[in-house]
Amino acid sequence: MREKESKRTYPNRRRHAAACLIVLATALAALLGAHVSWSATDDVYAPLKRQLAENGIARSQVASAFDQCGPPLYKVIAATFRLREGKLNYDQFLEPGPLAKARRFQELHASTLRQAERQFGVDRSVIVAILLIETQFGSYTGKTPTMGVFATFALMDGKAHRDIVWALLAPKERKHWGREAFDEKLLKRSQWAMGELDALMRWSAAHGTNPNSLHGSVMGAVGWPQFLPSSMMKFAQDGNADGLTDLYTAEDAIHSIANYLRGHGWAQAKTSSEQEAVIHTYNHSQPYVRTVLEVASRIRSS
Ligand SMILES: [Ca+2]
Repeated sequence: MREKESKRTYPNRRRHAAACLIVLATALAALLGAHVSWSATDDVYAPLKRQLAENGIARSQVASAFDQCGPPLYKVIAATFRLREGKLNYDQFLEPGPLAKARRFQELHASTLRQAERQFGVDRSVIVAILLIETQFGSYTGKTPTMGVFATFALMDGKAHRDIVWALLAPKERKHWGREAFDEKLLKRSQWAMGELDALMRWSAAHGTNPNSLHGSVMGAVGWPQFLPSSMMKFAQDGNADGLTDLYTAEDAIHSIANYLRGHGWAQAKTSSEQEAVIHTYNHSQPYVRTVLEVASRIRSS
């Protein structure tokens, strides 16, 4: 295929050469941008550090967190423009294998689920369905450095950083988004990430953990329930009362999801459309919501 393309003749060689130059220039600009940002002498994170210190986070904590953060994850940010939530195959969770796994988990953790159900008033099968779909009970929690994700998204209020990500997109992705919509999305995400970075710092300070030790999804979600740091701050629970709130354990994940759903109005949600609205706060996708309720109903009746 490649060889065939190289033999293709171009009716307008000059235009082709000009296009090549533009592509080269863009790639070079991206490389230079990356070089400037990654240089050890240039503190790319300085604006974020300033903002977090202004928010009241201890300067020493901020400094040590960013010292270990590594260079910005531009490629990860570019990859998020390839996500197509609507195309995720949610039907896979309704296959016999995953449903059997969910039933086994429900049996194995029956007492924790019963306790969470009593304490938070949330149906145990809904909690199990969410854990199945989010990470298959901790099997796929993600390997992307959480601190790096939020730090890089937070930088995206700077055009030079957006230019680097833009240059990493494939031509058809650029065409699909358009520069204006791309900029708008990253500006919103920058603001959102700044809030999550703030929550991550506070969470780490409160729990005596290193923010750089957390790994998760490309959107910064962590643990079995795929919580964002802001949700961890509000809803994470020490379900097994061992003194640690660890979202990579079944007991803490179960209680945390139950607390999240209660916090978003599960107790008042009587009709199925009201329940759908609560689950929608967990993941803003209708196919996701429908699948959670379908899995829940199938493992409930078993
Ligand atoms: Ca615990």
